[in-house]
Amino acid sequence: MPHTSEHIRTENITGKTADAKGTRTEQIRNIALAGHAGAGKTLLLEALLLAGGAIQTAGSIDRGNTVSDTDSQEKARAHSIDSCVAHLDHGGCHLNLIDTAGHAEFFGATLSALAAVETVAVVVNAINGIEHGTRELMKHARERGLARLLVINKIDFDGADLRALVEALREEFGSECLPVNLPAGHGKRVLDCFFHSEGSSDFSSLAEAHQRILDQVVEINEATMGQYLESGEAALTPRQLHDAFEQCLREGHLVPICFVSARTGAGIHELLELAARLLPNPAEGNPPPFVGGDGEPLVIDANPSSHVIADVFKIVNDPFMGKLGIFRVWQGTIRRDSQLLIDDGRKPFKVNHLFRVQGKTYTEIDVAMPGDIAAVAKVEDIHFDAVLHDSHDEDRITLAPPTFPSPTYCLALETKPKGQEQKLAVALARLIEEEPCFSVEHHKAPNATVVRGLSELHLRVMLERVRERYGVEVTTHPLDMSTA
Ligand SMILES: Nc1nc2c(ncn2[C@@H]2O[C@H](COP(=O)(O)OP(=O)(O)OP(=O)(O)O)[C@@H](O)[C@H]2O)c(=O)[nH]1
Ligand SMILES: [Mg+2]
Repeated sequence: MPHTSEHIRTENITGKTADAKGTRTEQIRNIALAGHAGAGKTLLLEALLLAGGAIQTAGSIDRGNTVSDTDSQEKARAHSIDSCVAHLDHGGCHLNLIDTAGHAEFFGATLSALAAVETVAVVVNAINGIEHGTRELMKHARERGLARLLVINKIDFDGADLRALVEALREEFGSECLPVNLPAGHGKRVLDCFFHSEGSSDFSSLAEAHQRILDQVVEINEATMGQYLESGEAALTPRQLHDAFEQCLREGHLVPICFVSARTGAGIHELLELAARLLPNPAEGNPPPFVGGDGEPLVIDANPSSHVIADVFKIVNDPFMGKLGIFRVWQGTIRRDSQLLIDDGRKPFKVNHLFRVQGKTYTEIDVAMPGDIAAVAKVEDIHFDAVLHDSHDEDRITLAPPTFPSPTYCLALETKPKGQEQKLAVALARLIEEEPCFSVEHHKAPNATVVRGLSELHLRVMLERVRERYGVEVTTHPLDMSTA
């Protein structure tokens, strides 16, 4: 059962609780695109936004004009560094998508995004197969109890052995990994095999693949299984299929595999259909790990008329917008003009402006419903991991953060020219707000500012930002780790 009451469902269905656009909680899908570097997540986001009509032309990694990779270093390195929130509408649903970085040095932002979604789409490179990032993200998503989807990308490549890759995925991640669609016409098309059973694909018949995934799904629920055995597949309603599918994802009984080419657009429509029809909505999925003031797990409820509970999973210091806190609403409704508290802070702040986020574009909205992702600007006390709420009853609740890797790599810094220490301190403080795996400390003997991160590359990127964004040049010295 979803962790919500019938009460919400009914209220939502009456339409009383929709946002200005009419989107109700059960129409929202929150999906993180994650996986190894270079698997094609950023280009996949472009293809999805294009197919959903959210952009008119797809950007490319080479031209550096994607919605997601907007930072100068992301463009120069042709890799994502920060996570990027975007959205589109498809099939009566509102999809919030979060593109994440695949390089392990940037996992701070990547793992933070997992706290905001029900589903993680782990993107796998059809040519390279299973890589370190594939395993890491499958593990983190499972540990957090999230629905997982394996998206095999780059099926347009001639040399891709997709049949072997499916077998390798099943071997590595379990026999619950099953194709929900299949490539056809040498990767030029993708055919759904969950709702359809006729036709042939590049490997396996649709009938065979259909039978396998349907058997896996219906067996999760005795009533559905009974009905299926007695009256056949045609007797199952779309609602029953959705609920059984969702339960399978929640319980780890199914990891659907789907196929796409972010380059040619093959499989993109099928992926959007899958999201709209079968993936969990915010009132479904496993409950997020909130802890109440008494230290006990707190079950939140995606009810629009409950007290507000939202969690800030991303901070952006934007040169034009100022400091932005991007959050996921878990329960209650946030409106422009709402008064919100931050953690156990006494003084509320007023939501003067509420934004929907499309990469670097922020559009004003009036309402953010339970399950939705939105942003507030210019709230100085807001921070990563902050719980926003509107009643002192929720003063001490927290959402367990993802398990971040420890920042163990250190460098000592000096400003060039000397005397810009204050400017450096401000710049570092801003960057630390955005990046949970980056920290700074001051050593007394010898007197030094020391930064810590996940690798040398990670720190180089951060220090380049110090130079580019805040105009402070630094020289660095490796640090004797025994004294660090
Ligand atoms: N042929 C082909 N190339 C693709 C496809 N998807 C992505 N690419 C290319 O693969 C490279 C990596 O794509 P990205 O989208 O940047 O990969 P990413 O997963 O976002 O990588 P990180 O941001 O480093 O994690 C780029 O050169 C893309 O143009 C695809 O479906 N087919
Ligand atoms: Mg990327």
